[in-house]
Amino acid sequence: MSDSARHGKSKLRLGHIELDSPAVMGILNTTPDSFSDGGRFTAPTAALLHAEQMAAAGAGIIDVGGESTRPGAAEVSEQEEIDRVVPVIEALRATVDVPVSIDTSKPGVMRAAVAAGASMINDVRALTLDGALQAAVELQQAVCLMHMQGQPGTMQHNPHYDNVVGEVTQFLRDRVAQCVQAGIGADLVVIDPGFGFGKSTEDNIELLANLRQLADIGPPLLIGVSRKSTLGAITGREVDRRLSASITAAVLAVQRGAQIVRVHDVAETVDALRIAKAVMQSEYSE
Ligand code: 7PM
Repeated sequence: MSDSARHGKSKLRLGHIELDSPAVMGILNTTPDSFSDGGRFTAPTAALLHAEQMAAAGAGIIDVGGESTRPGAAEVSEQEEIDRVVPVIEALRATVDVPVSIDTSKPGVMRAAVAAGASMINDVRALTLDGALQAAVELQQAVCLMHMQGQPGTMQHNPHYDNVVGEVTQFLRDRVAQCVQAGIGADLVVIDPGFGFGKSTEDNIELLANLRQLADIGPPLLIGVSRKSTLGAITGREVDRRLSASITAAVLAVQRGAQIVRVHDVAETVDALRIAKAVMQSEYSE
């Protein structure tokens, strides 16, 4: 393994955005009432304040979601999703100096979000919906390709793998090749094993344990473990008591080559990753 792969480069460039590595992606929830006026005014709102706090706490990127990608979430129309996220992205771009990622699978939302200033597309369906790959090719922004087995509504019913690490690795390799072949710049692609997306607790732990194999595919690796149910299954903690477990999993992921971690608790994770990074940079090379 190369020195830079083992110790981690300290900068991560994705097209025109440059991030410290490891970087923390802060999760911003945009509920319909984030903008009480439907987005016509730009007065500070809960979402904007939250984003400002995450930026001040050291978030390298802010992930804006219209909630349609959440497992089990109700289907939201493309226009509804656009109406929800575009005002938030515009307000963020005007007030927060941190790149914005759009959590969507819908091509129309990708286009509207990038027009509003988003510089990354985070798609849990890895650009598989009709028109999504074409939209990403046209937009030429960073894209996160995530692995998922099944569909959000039913994926946790009976997930099965013969070899979870091998199958996720193969999927991501193939999908990166297809996306680059279609015209997405190779320097724009980020990959993600999709922790919790059609995976049992054992599958998720096996993926985390062997994350180095995914980091070795080549593109930068993003992972989202924050507050997820696997952490609850192991600790017995409810979702609002999983901070220690989330930080531990984030550190373990970074130690195994993850360059971006998607989290709710930005300040706490940034501190933890500063320690992880200092220790990793001080490790003797062979
Ligand atoms: C319920 C279950 C609500 C799961 C929300 C979630 C990821 C993501 C999500 C991830 C990337 C959450 C998830 N997870 N995007 N979007 N990677 N790239 O915990 O792991 O936020 S939604």
